[in-house]
Amino acid sequence: MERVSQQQQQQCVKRREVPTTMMVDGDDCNERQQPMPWPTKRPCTRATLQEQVQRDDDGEDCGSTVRAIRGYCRKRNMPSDVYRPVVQPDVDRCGGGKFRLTDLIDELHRVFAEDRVNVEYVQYLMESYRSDPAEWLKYAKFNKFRYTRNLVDAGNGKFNLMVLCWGEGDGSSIHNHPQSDCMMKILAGQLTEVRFAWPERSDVDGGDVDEDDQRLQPMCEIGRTLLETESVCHINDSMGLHRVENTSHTDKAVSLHLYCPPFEECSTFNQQTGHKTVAKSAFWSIYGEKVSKKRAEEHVPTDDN
Ligand code: CSS
Ligand code: FE2
Repeated sequence: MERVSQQQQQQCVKRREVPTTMMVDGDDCNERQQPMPWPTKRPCTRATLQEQVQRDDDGEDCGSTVRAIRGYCRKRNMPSDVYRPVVQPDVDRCGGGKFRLTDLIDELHRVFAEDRVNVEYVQYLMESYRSDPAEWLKYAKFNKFRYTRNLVDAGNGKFNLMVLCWGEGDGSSIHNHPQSDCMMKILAGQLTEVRFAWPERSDVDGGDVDEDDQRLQPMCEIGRTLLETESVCHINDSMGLHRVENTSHTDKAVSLHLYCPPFEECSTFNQQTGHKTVAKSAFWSIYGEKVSKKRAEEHVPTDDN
């Protein structure tokens, strides 16, 4: 493995800043780092949170999600009543109080209707969903040559929610998420996320050379995480680049990805040189229906260059 210089290490640390908000329109870099003004308080049409919680306290297994959200908000000094209870009062929550994939999608639509979205809350929602294959199997379409991207919900143009299916040994290129936040939850199996710092330009060529002609250096690995089923990870361009891989030779893996805002192409990077190439990202299936062969062939994000 390449030695990492002190300067590179400092650079690696510097790039790991975590913004706390994602911009729904996604193109204002300065705004990304600012604290979030909370969405204005909105009346709850079905029940006040207090009534809701009272009702929860009456039941044995009911309402744990509502209580958890309330606790989550209180701990962070956030107003707890801006968030509608995730579990609707009129569903049969005593049958398990389950937070289904459809509940997650509904809540994401509500949250992304605001101008600004709290990343931690979105991560919390992704963590709150317990993977139930019966709910996502219709989207889990595999290809024997590479991982597939299967659109679940287009989020009114604000976000994309998709199921990615990874065969044994499948992996992505090292890539970025242009102007976008990526939240990834493991639904089945395990995935390894390898994180990299943005490539450094070599000094040897001076400043007056085309980017393509510059000598670049091997990319600096800044983290490696084995993501177990149900775990969630978050990345955006200010946090670095990553490669995601299913290192298992015996098990497939399935993950749920949220991208805000959606993107159709990204850059992929050569690990040895840091050289980048633009790659289009296409869907293998949309809403459970496989897309035409012609469109699917445009899907080129996987092969490491
Ligand atoms: N960003 C990759 C998957 S790893 S997050 C993609 O969209 O294909
Ligand atoms: Fe990614």
